[in-house]
Amino acid sequence: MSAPRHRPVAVLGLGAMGRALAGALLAAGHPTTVWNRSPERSAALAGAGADVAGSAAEAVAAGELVVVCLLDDDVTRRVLERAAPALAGRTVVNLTNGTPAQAHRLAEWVTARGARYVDGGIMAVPFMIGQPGAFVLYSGAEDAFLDWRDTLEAFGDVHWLGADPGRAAVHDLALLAAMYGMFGGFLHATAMVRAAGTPVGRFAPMVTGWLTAMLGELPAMAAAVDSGEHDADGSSLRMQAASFGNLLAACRDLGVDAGLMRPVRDLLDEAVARGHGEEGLSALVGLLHDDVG
Ligand code: FVH
Repeated sequence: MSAPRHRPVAVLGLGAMGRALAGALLAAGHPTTVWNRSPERSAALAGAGADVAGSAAEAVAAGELVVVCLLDDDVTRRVLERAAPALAGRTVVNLTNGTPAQAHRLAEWVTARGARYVDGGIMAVPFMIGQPGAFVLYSGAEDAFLDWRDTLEAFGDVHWLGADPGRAAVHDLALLAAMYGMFGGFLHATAMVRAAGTPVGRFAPMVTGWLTAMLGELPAMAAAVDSGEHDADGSSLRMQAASFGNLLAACRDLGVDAGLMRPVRDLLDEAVARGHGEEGLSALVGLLHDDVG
């Protein structure tokens, strides 16, 4: 039996992420053509066997699959417009961060040029690409996704979210919101202990242990949101609203800006005022999404 043919691919954009993606495609054995606005960024990839295109159109013409990883939607649109005549018959997988509305517009534009469009959200930082723990969300043209699924697995685990091209972006941005919430909390906590004179290195194991324990609560909280049964499980919103004032007062005494924390206090107070004091934290989702009376 002959080995499966490695189909030619192209990568547009060789920033930190684009270089990692191109490297993974080369490592998987694909003939890979790369293009970047600043050509010097392609040097290491050329050394690893990539063909370097002189224009985005030349790269698109060389690849049956075109992976796009540029700064933002505006740049992506301008680069693809310059390559438009070469797009017909290709599959475009756009891994640039963007909104659902941007994904819908680009899907329509790409499809109108005779190509298939899959949108993606990379849940990894560059050094994780191709390593355990990396995963990528995809949505859009399902036939194209299935056609290229094996190739896309070179980046990390794949999660298919359906035919709506905006679905990957919603989930990508939601996961980033969770990440920034965690890092925002960590940064605030770090400022507090530093202001109190504790070396942050000594605090790190404490915060890691505490957040790890709290992460274990998430599946139950998610189930509570789905069922609408917001059991306080010993930690009512009323109790949490009462103690949150201490957190803000301590920040004031320490000279720490509580700007990241005040919105949480406001949400707790609003929940209690609206009669949810005996429920648990999961009830706050209803206030954010405005479906709680
Ligand atoms: N790096 C990360 O941790 C995250 C992980 C999750 C996904 N994001 C998104 O991936 C997109 C690219 O991110 P990146 O890390 O590669 O970003 P940069 O290293 O800043 O590279 C940006 C590339 O975009 C090119 N570019 C910028 N402006 C233009 C332009 N006007 N015309 C053409 N190309 C442009 C830039 O080219 P150059 O500056 O090297 O010439 C890079 O190729 C992004 O959506 C993340 O949110 C990364």
